[in-house]
Amino acid sequence: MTPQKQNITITDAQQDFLGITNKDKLSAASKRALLWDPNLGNEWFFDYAVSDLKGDLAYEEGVVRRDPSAMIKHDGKYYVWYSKSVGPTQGFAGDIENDKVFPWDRCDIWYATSVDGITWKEEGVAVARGEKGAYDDRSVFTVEIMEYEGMYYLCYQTVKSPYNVRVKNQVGLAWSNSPNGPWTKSKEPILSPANNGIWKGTEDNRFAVEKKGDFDSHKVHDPCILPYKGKFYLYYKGEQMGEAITFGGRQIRHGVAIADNPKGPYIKSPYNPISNSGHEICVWPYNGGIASLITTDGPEKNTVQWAPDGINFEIKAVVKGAPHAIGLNRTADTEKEPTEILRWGLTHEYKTFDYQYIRRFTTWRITEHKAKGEKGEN
Ligand code: AAL
Repeated sequence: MTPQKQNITITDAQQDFLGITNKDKLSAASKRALLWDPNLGNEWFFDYAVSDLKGDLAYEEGVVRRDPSAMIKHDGKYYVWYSKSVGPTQGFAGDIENDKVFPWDRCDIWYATSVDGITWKEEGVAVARGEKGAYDDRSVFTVEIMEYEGMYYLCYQTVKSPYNVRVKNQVGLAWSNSPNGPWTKSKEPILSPANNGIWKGTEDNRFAVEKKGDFDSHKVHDPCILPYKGKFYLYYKGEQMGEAITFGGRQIRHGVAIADNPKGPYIKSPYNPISNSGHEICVWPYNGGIASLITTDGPEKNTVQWAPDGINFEIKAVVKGAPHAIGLNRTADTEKEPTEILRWGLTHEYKTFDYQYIRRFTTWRITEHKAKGEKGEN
């Protein structure tokens, strides 16, 4: 944000609050501070901690459980969906037809329920990989849930075999009239990568390109559908062919595709990308707009952003760090405070490169400022 205005007016109260030495000698930082929204409080900021879950979602050796969906509540129980696979990751060096190339390769989508959000019972498979030859025959993973007018929609990533380095990733959808299933899968993916990138040569190398193409020319990941303004906004992470390292991290961007109906067709917004930073999608409605937690990659990582129209996001807060791959608590009162939905939820962590497990996070706002032992210390 570069302030354009030369004649910045500054009140005595602003000067005092911002601690500015000389009203006529404003540094670039002071000029930016004067552009801060005067109503911006602490409620967009938070700190966090992570703890273990109990029951079937406690860490289990030899099993990958990762990328939890949001939680919804049904008949007094929380429900969560997630990617599940077994065994170690072999990588791309060997026989990719039979090996497991990533922890999220050879996954099916499983679900679990819990009364308190801490002790979970694994209920079984919700959506399995497709038959050989189907667009989702290799892995279905990184799922999100949307409940809308008595129907349940799971959207998730799909990969078709062989899972090589250049394989394109798509998004599938399944629906049911109960969170317990059975689920009907879409015959075709509901979202695919842009097809305007050109690989260079035939070696299986994702960095060798003639042309990179759009921000999502290689993979569409981390789909999350929100009902918004009478339409359905499918937020997703894009990976680009020939991905670079920029601003100290991976070149990861977010986009949105919009549909009139939950099942689509989803049309990508011409304003994409809508974030030049981030990783797993974490979005929720707030105050007529959409809030987004941006983690992991890019110059705006570790920020909370908000868009009044679901597309034009501005930074509201910078945070020390945040849980990754968040499964939001969709039962929260999102209007109570901007980050109320982040008070507790699910996340995943790496026990090792091979094995990830689902954990619980809590966040809290920093509202007080007290020295140790001082009355009212928190
Ligand atoms: C995650 C997500 C997607 C990727 C992989 C599994 O962090 O961005 O889900 O495909 O990593």
